[in-house]
Amino acid sequence: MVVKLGGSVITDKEREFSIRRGTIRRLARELRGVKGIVLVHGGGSFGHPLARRYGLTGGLRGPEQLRGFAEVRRAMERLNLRVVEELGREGLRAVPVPPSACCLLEGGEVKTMELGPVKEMAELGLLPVLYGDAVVDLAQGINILSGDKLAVHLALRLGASRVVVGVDVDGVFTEDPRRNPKAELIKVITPREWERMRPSFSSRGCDVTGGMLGKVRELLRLAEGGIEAQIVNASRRGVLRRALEGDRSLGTLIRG
Ligand code: IP8
Repeated sequence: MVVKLGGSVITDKEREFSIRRGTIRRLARELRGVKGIVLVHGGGSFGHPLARRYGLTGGLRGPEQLRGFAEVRRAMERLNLRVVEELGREGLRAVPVPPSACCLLEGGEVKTMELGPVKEMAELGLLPVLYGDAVVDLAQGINILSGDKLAVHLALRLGASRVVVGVDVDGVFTEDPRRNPKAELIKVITPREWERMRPSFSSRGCDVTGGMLGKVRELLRLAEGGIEAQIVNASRRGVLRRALEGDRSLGTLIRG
């Protein structure tokens, strides 16, 4: 099973470089005892503001982007280390795995990724923890690989049974639930319906990888591979655990 924890859950997206330590510890306890997980986390207030400042999603245009690439990489390493340390304090055998060191992109899509170590670690009973990252792009020089895109790639390549995505809202809504109280939760999304109903989304704070719209677009690729995804509110106590235990009544299911 691939589990993605959104940057808005594990960091405060309104304040640069701030983690939600208590939330990470609670999520660690919810993950405890669940076997065969590969974990991915987002960039939150460590990755997105820097990536936007240096315009990294537009590819390499000059030395400024190279500097930005290095800064984003270091910031993401810092976030990842803090996450795995908190997970470790709750007894998880969490191991940092930097995507930029085992992955190449082409036009923003994963071109090659060495997955042997991740697979073997998971089989040994370790918890590999990857993340959205700044990655070399063979067509554009550099790019941002979102944690969602990475989670989808991992799930398809590793033959995951499911993907659970933890965010800070109750699932996918017809409109932004923070702006419109009449927004309705969408329980199930299939590729065919999505084209028809694609609502307008936006995400709070700064998100260079497309917010909820980008998330759903990526996760729909899993449906084609026969893998179900579930977007749940990991900011609510116990919800991630219930989803991991198979409760499909929570949040939004994305399936074929
Ligand atoms: O938060 C993007 O990953 P995401 C990571 O999963 C960076 O979209 C470095 C902005």
